[in-house]
Amino acid sequence: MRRIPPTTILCVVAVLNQACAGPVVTPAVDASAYEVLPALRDLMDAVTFHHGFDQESLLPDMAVGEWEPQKLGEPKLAAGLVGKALVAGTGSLLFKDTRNWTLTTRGALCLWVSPVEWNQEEAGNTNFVLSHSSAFYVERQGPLRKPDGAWARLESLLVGLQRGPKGSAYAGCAGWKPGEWHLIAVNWSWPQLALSVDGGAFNATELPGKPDPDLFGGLILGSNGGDPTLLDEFFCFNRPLSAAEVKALHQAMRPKAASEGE
Ligand SMILES: [Ca+2]
Repeated sequence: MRRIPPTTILCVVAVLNQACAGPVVTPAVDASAYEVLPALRDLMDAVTFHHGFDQESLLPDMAVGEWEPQKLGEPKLAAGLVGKALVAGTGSLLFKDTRNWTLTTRGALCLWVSPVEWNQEEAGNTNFVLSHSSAFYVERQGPLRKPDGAWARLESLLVGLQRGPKGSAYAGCAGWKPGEWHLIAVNWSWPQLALSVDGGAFNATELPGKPDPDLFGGLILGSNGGDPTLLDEFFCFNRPLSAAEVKALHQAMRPKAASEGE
């Protein structure tokens, strides 16, 4: 097992954040906040993978399995929720080692998402998270109109399986604006799959059966195509998250208005 102690991660993130400080990168949340975020600290024993996208090397902050990524396309970084973020649409990162997430059994993932340029009349899909086989996906489905102007495809967040026992859970995202940060959390305990947005209740769906463990493969973050979208603070957990945990995560990590204080 190759696992970086959480305390090391906190120090590395803090140091990197200081090193990255400057006119280009303006973190919305100071990375040192992790040291005092009980909502995150209490979950660290369940984390199997964490990528904060703050290093030019594109290495993850923590990985139970092998952590060397394979680049697909030319994945770019930009100012994110904390330090830097991966720009989905420019390229993706493949982590082939299946031990980095417990997708074959039960677990959870979460990530923060911010639109860059979302065409809200006609757009394709932007994958945020994908299994190497493409069977499992977390994506923004772009909208599409019919010739008569009616919607043929509604803009929404989708998580699901497009192979094996197919099915999906979804949430609306048509009102999301550039610069906003939203928390997406996904639980799986097959055949159940559930999606939570911004710390809200999980929208659960039951698939027609349990997927074959060989269906998934490794982990892909980002995409080489689709409307550009910032992804930051991606975590995988070895168990589903409770509604209270995801609510606490959102509350602790969301950007605060200056008037709110800490
Ligand atoms: Ca980051």
